[in-house]
Amino acid sequence: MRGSTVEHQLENFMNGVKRRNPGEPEFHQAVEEVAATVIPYTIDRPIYTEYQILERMAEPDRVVSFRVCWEDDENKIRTQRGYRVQNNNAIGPYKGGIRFHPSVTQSVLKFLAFEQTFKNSLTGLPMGGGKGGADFNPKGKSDHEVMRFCQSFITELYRHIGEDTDVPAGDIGVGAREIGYMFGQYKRITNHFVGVLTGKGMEFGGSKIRTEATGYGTVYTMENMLAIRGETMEGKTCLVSGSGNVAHYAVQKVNHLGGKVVTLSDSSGFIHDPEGIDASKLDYIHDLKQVRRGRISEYAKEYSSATFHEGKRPWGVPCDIALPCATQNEIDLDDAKTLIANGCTGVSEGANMPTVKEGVDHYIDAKIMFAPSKMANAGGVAVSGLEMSQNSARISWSEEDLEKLLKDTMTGIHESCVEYGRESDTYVNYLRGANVAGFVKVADAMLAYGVV
Ligand code: NDP
Ligand code: 2IT
Repeated sequence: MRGSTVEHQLENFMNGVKRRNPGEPEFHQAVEEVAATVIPYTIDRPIYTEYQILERMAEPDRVVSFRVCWEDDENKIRTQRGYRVQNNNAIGPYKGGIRFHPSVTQSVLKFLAFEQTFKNSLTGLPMGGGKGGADFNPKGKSDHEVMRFCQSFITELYRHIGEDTDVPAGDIGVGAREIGYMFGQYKRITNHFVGVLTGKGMEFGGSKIRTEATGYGTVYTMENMLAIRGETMEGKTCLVSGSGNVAHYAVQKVNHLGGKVVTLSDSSGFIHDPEGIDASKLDYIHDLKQVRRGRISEYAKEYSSATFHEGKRPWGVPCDIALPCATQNEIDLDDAKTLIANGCTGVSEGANMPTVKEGVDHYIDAKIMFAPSKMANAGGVAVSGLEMSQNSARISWSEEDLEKLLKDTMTGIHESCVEYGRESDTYVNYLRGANVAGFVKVADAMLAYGVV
């Protein structure tokens, strides 16, 4: 009886979401994943349903979309579309990254802003959820082209953001270089030196550990899940996808903890190095991807122990642990089945929503350790929140203090997810734990405000 009521409510709810947001499959996917675990919780707490809390959370406060014109190096005028999705500011200013990638659409940014609302709530810091970006492809562009694009993007976005309103940061295609250009243009337009962006350079208000935080946090999450089973990362073989910011520091932390990473990828394919990607190989990757902005295939030319697999993803390589750190929906149902069939017992999602819904269901049915992205990759935005605090107070904390704060935050998130997700002595459903724990804080703030 209760089960059929839950199913009925979920179906009604999702029909409404799909009707109001046509052609936005990523947004539907993210909302459904949350609703499927939150509705069974709210059904016994009718105040949330009466006040339509989940419906209101799935309707962004606002979506700003704007034209971004810029001139390329041949003096040709180019036009891109920029966005900022301000999903929910019940518990703090909107906070979330900016993505520059040709695949950016309103649907992608709405899913990311929705997810960010729950993730930021889990950190325990006062941050609402937002996300922005543009369908701009930084690959193959000169530094000056990227600069002109960033300046044009901020020339519109600046009026919608502010240190107490909405604080963007990096994401795919937006790193230290782009944040520098955007912060410079914001400061130039407004004549205000404030913490309006995070992930800034250390010379102008950046925080120590922010660069490392997402990748490190993803591995700390895996470590926390393993600890419940009396295990550690020592000796574990790991697959990592992507080769950008998150992937890089996930590999570094696995190495610190005595594990071995045997894959990395980019949008052209993956490399398999059975000998492991050690610190010196990681330095090579940094130079390849961040300085030369090259392709991962070059790794296999540099190291004879490695092979390159064009157009393929790494999930067929046998492993103990998978750390997807590239992009959404990079693990389909067949990949999830292959991972588990080959012995994988843990997945910690560094990327946002890297596993399709059927794949997530498969992890949970198989009862492997599964940390969904809003739990696993929250370390990045948590240290962004600490960067905001340092900027407001005009101080700068030490690396040791920030490392400890990051570790403690990831442990706190793990504990909250266990509280709401424990199913038995031996199994925690972290998906339910993360969704419900993230929901409760935002929902209770919304109840306090009444109908707004
Ligand atoms: P980067 O731009 O530094 O790196 C992205 C990596 O993913 C690159 O290797 C890129 O390959 C690959 N990639 C991007 N799009 C695709 C695609 N469509 N198919 C295959 N590979 C792809 O981004 P980040 O490392 O910052 O972000 C990675 C993931 O982590 C994203 O999901 C992001 O939302 C998430 N995340 C990031 C945080 C952060 O602090 N930066 C915080 C929390 C989550 P290529 O070079 O070929 O484009
Ligand atoms: O998805 C994410 O959490 C991020 N891209 C980081 C956001 C932030 O504000 O640091």
